[in-house]
Amino acid sequence: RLDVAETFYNIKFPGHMHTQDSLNYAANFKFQDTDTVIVTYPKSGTTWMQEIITLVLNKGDPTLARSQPNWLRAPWLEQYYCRQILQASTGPRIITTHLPYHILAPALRDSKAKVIYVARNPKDVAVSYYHFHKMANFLPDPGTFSEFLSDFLEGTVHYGSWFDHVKGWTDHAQNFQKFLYITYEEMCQDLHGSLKKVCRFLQCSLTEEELKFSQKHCSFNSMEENIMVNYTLIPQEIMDHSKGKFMRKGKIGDWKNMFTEEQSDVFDAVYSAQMADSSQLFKWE
Ligand code: PPS
Repeated sequence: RLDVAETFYNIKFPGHMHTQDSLNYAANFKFQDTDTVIVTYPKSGTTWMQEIITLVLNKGDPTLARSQPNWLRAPWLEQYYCRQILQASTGPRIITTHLPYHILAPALRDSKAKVIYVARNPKDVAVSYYHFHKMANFLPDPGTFSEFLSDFLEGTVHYGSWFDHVKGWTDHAQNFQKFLYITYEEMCQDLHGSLKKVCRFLQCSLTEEELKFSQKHCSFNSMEENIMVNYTLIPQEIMDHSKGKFMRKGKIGDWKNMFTEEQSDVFDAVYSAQMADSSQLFKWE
C-alpha cells in the first residue's frame, strides 16, 4: 500500500518517500553556508519557488528548468533519495523542505544558509491540499471537504499543523542570518517585484531582459506546460492524473468557491486562537 504513513516527532509523512532514516538524516543535516533552503508548508508555492530560483540562478535561461525535474534540482531534504542527490552535487545546493521549525532548528543553528520561507493563505492551502489528496495515492483518502478541513484545523494531516509550521518558522526568523519571508499572494500579485526580491536576497543581479525571461518561464501557464514541474512524469499509480492536476488553478482566493460561510467562520475562529501568540501579522483576503 502506498498510503502508509511514516511518523516522526508525532507528525505523519508519506511513507513512500520518507523513512525513519531519511527523516533522521534531515534532522541532523550539515548545512553549508552556500546552501539555499526553500521552506514551505505543502501547497504554499514550493514548486513555484523552486522554479523561480532555478531561473534566477540561470539568468532567465530555461534550459535547466526544462530538462531536469524540480525534485532533482531542489530535492526535499527529508525524502529518501536526497542524500544520494546531494552527494553527487557540486555547485551551490538548493534544498527544499516541508519540515516544521522545531525539527530542523538544531541542524540550522548558527548556519549561514539562506532560508526562503513561502507562506500562503491557509484557506487556499486547505483547498489545494484537499484536491491534491484526491489525486495523490500516497496520501490518505481525504473524505469530504468538511472532514478534511477538520483534520487540517486540528493539525492531524500529513506534515502536521499549518499553524505550528508558519509560527515556528516566522517567529524564529531573527535566528537566521539570512531569511526571506515571502507570500504566494505577493508572488501572484507582483511576480516581477518578487523575482527582484529573490535576486537581491540571493545576490544575483539580473538585467531587465533576464528578469523578463525568468518571469515568462515561471508563469503559471509556462509551468503548467513544463513536464519537469507539472508532475506528469510521476506514474499514474502514484499520482492519478485522471483525478486532478498538480498545477490546478494557481489562483488567490479559490477557497471562496469551496468553503461554506460556516466553515469560513469556524476557520477564522481557530485562526485567531492559534495565531494569537504569533509575532507575525498576516492579512489574508
Ligand atoms: S507541494 O506539493 O507542496 O510541492 O505543492 P506546492 O508547489 O507548494 O503548491 C502547489 C500549488 O501552487 C500552485 N502553483 C502556482 N500558482 C501560481 N503560479 C505558478 N507559477 C504556480 N506554480 C504552482 C499550484 O497550482 C498549486 O495550487 P492550486 O491552488 O492547487 O492551484
